[in-house]
Amino acid sequence: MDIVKKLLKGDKRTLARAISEVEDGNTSILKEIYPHTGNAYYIGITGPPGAGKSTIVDKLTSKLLVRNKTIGIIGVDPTSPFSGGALLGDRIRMSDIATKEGVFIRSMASRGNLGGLAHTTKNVALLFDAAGMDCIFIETVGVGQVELDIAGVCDTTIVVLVPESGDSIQTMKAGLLEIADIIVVNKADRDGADRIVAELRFVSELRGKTQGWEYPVMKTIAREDKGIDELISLIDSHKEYLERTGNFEQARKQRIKLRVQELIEEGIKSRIEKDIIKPEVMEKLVEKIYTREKDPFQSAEEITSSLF
Ligand SMILES: Nc1nc2c(ncn2[C@@H]2O[C@H](COP(=O)(O)OP(=O)(O)OP(=O)(O)O)[C@@H](O)[C@H]2O)c(=O)[nH]1
Ligand SMILES: [Mg+2]
Repeated sequence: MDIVKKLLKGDKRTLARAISEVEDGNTSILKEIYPHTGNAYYIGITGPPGAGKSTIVDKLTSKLLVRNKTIGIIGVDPTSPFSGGALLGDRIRMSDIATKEGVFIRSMASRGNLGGLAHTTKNVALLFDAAGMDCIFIETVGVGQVELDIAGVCDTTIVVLVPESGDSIQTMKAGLLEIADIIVVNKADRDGADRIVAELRFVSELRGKTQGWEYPVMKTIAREDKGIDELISLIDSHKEYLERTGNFEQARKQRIKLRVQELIEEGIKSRIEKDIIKPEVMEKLVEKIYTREKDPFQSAEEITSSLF
């Protein structure tokens, strides 16, 4: 049986193989599987290091397994040079769920991701989707450009903070609040949880007046499995909200548009580098610009207009 058929059946070894290929830049399989994607629900989990993101994913997964859901988990770590399954325990510290039938976990890092980490993550998520995962969690340590890019492909983004995050809400976490659909203050067993929850709710109410969805702010003690059921209900509510308002379809279409644009830009860029401006031609041009025989503005304009 060929790789695509096996993948669509959810064969884990085939999935692992397909992921490696995609990470190595061989993306041809994506075209074949694409018609079979779009069924998974994408959930982003982001927040500062050590906030309890993996613990939350772990607990959510256990509960979703009881509901007979299949779960894909991608841990993205832009700061780590390692990738692949080898350092699984690295940032996704999971309990025994990794060994469960309906669960597939993959760590992603900067190494070997020629097309960029966010890009590869999106492609790997498509493979999960095609393999029939009902739900795909993407955990990122945020917030940087990679996290923002990845949040862009998620249907629901959960931002995990801790009581200590309170001091820096105004500045450092501003980017995180922008992308949040649900805010979780984890480690609520520690002091200061109520204060930060109150502050975040205040910000949410302000934002809710201009946008349709007022992101809920809730407390969890993930390590003790407290608040996880409520979090699942909130994810369900957000999903219902998206569907009821037509935002689900609209957001996914917007995502497709961005993706196509991104791919076109990449394609053009690599064509330019490879075929259109040969290195020797570029070298000569640079020489002429250096000696002020030509200027960069006119030169670029001439090349661009010769293309179209
Ligand atoms: N006190 C307390 N500790 C917790 C809670 N939830 C998780 N932890 C602990 O916090 C530590 C970090 O948890 P992780 O789930 O690995 O956090 P993370 O956000 O995934 O960490 P990185 O992926 O490294 O950024 C672990 O030692 C957890 O046991 C909680 O509710 N209360
Ligand atoms: Mg983690």
